[in-house]
Amino acid sequence: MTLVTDVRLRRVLDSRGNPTVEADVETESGGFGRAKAPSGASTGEYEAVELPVEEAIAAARAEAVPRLVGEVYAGDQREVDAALHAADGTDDFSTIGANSAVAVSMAAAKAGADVAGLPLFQHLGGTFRGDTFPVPLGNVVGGGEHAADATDIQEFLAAPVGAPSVEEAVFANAAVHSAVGDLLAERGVACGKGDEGAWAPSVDDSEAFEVVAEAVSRVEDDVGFEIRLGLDMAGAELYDASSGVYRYGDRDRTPDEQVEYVLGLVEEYDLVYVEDPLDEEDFEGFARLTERVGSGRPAPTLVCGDDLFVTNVERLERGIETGAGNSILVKPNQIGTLTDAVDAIERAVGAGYEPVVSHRSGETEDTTIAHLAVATDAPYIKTGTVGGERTAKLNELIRIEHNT
Ligand code: 2PG
Ligand code: MG
Repeated sequence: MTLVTDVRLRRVLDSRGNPTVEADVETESGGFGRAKAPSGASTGEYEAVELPVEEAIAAARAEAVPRLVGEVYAGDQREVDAALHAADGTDDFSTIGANSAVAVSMAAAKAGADVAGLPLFQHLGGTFRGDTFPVPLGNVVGGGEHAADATDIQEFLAAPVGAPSVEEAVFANAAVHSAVGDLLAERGVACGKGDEGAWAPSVDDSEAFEVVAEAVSRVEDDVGFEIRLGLDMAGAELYDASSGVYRYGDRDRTPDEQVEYVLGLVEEYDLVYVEDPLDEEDFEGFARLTERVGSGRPAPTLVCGDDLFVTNVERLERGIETGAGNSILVKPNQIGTLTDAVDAIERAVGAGYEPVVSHRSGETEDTTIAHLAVATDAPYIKTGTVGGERTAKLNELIRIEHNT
């Protein structure tokens, strides 16, 4: 292990054209790592704090860099991340910004891997991990906070669960995306794409289901393996706390009606995955839903908490106690460091929850999450379908698969 000798931070572009934080970490023996922070649009209330980029960079330079340079070893991720926490001094990274913290944390991990001469997934996961590959969840139609005037449900996801390899799975998702585009054109629905590259048609959710189901079945016939459907409902964005109802374009649903609605969708479309079906405060509703669709090993349907858990072990503990969900979405920038993200994954796996490593709607060409998913043997990764910042991760998964 070698000492960190330099940490540099700068402002770079993300996929939405917004500024984000990039960090470089250098070590005594010439190790180098570079990483960039992603950024959410449908962010959970309890996420670590993303500061305005200039502010986050200035604060990290003042508070964190002196605690890292000449003080910590790049290969010791826990030490690096503990130094970031100590520099910040809060429990939500509101001093240096979770955007600065996560960029430095991931850059240090890459520098550590560079020094060890290992691919990042192996540096993070060790010798006994990294022999199973995640199924990529591909966002093919989307709306909500990711596109104006599109579906109420935020993400319609293709899940090529029967694919014999990551490579086949990645291309199957791209084929579903393309088939959806064709089907929308056949219906005369002109549309653009949302923040994650999914089609953003101005149709209601039931028409989107029809189109996606048809596209999936066409591609299934073609590739000859099973492709299931999943959703990110982003329930917290649909929920109107002041009136206590979920607001859809055509109607409102009470929390009880929302549970029944989701149950109906799971049944009708044989959903393998439902993320954030309910509001981020509703542990009890999550528990009821999980009991009805997600019990058993392996769980027939993953009920995944994103805004519910925000990659936070304390919130996950609450979920484990109450039986809320059977899966956790893992986004390193929601919690600020790789150590915290891996701790959440380990606690989840220990409690029988499936971890799903995820991108954000605002992304960069950074590929850390591809390595994190492989390193932790996560069964799924959610990282889009098309678009350079999404294909950066997907192509990295293919490379990792080819080289192992
Ligand atoms: C989500 C993510 C990623 P955002 O809700 O799961 O798809 O979106 O980054 O906007 O929170
Ligand atoms: Mg989500």
